[in-house]
Amino acid sequence: MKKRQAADLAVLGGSRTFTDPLHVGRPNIGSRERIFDRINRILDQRWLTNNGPMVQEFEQKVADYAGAKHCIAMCNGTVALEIAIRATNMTGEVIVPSYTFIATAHALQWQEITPVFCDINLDDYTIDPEQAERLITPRTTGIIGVHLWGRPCNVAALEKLARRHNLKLLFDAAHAFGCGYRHKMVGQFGDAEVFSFHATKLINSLEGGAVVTNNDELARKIRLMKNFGFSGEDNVTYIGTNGKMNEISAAMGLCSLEEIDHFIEINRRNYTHYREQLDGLAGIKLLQYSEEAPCTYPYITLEIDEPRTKLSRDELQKILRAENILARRYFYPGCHRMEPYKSYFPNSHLLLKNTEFFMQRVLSLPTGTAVSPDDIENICDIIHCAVENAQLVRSRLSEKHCAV
Ligand code: T4K
Repeated sequence: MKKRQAADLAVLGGSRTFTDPLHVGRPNIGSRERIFDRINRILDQRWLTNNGPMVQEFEQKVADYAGAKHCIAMCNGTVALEIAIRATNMTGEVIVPSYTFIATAHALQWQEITPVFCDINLDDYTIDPEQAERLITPRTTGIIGVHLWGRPCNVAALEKLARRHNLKLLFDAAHAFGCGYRHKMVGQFGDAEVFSFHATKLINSLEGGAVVTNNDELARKIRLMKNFGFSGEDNVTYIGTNGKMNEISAAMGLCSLEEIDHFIEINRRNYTHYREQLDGLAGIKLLQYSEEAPCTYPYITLEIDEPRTKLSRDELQKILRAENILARRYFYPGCHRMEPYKSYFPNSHLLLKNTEFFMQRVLSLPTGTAVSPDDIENICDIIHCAVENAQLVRSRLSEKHCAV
C-alpha cells in the first residue's frame, strides 16, 4: 500500500478513504444457512418464545462455555442486570464504576437504588477496590464490577471486600463472554455475572443477555423473576417482569456460538495487525490484552497522549470520521457526567480523577469479522499520517468552516 501524504487526508482536501462507513460494533454473523435452518424449525414447531427449546439449548451452551452452573437467558443485558440486582436484594446504595456504559448505572437507578460512582485504576481501567472500600456507608448493599472491554476487573480483591463487608457482588460482564480471569472463565465470579448478547458483542442473539451463577437458589429466583414471577400456571411467587429471550434470538445466539472460535481468531488477528501497524507511533497506545487467560479481543481501544501526538483524541476522531471511519469515544464522558447523575451528584467528578483523565483519551476502532487487514492498514496509515502532520491538521481543524 502506498503511504499516505498529508494532502491525501480527507480533512486536508483528499477524498475519503471509505465510501461506506466503517463502524465500530459491526455484528459478527454466523452461517446464514444454519440461521435460516434454525428459524425454519422454530416456525415449523410454532414455539416462538417462553422457554422454548432453542432458549434451553442456548442456556446450556452458554453455561457450559462459561463453566457456570446456571444460565438464565434474557431479552437483553440491561434487563438481565436489573433482575440480578433485584434478585440479590440490592437496595440503598451500590458501588459501581462511572467509567462504563450507562446501562450499568441505569439498572440501579431504575429501581431507585443509588449508584455510588467509584474511580478506576490506571493499571487496568476497572473499578478501584481500595476506593470502593472507602465509599462503603451503612446504606451500601453491594458492588458491581465491570469487566471493561473484556478485561476482567480485580475479582480477587472485590470478592474479599464483599465478604469483609457482607455485600452482594455482581459483575457486569457485558463485554466479557469467552474471557477468563486467572484460571477460570468469566461467569463464575461473585454472586452472579451478567452477559450481553447484543448485536455489537462477540456473540450476538440480535438483542439478548443472560445471568450466570453457581447459586442454585439465586438461579431459581431469577428464573421466576424473568417470567412475571410465575412458578406454575396459576401461581405467582415473586414480583417479576418480562425478561424472556425469544426463540429467534436464541437461534441466532446458537449459530454465533458455533462460530465462536472463528470470531475470536479474527479478533486476535485484527488486534495483532493493529498492534504491528501502530507500533512505535509516539503517543498512541493500543490497550493490551493479557495472554494469561482466555481472551476474545472484543475492542480495539487506543489511548491518545495529546502532549506527544499534538492531536487530541477528539481531533483524531474527527480526522477518522472524515475518512468514514466511525471511531467511538467509549465511554465518554462517564456516567457521572450524564443525566440524571450529573444533577444528582454535581461534585462526583472530584472523586473520579482517573476516570476524568482517561475518558478524554480513549478511542475505539472497528474490529470483528466485518473488518479486513486492508481496512486496518488504511486506518493505521491515516493515524500515522495525521500524527506526523499534526500541526497542519490541527490548524485546518481549527479553521471555522472546516467541513468535518
Ligand atoms: N453493560 C455494559 C458494560 C455494556 O457495554 C452494555 C451494552 C450493557 C451493560 C447493556 O447490554 P444490552 O442491554 O445492550 O444488551 C452499543 C450497544 O447497543 C450496547 O449493547 C453496548 N453495551 C454499547 C457499548 O454499544 P450504542 O449506544 O453505542 O449503540 P449504537 O446504536 O451507537 O451502535 C454502536 C455501533 O454498532 C455503531 O457504530 C453502529 C454499529 N452497529 C450497531 C447495530 C445495532 C451495527 O453496525 N449494526 C447493528 O446492528 O450502544
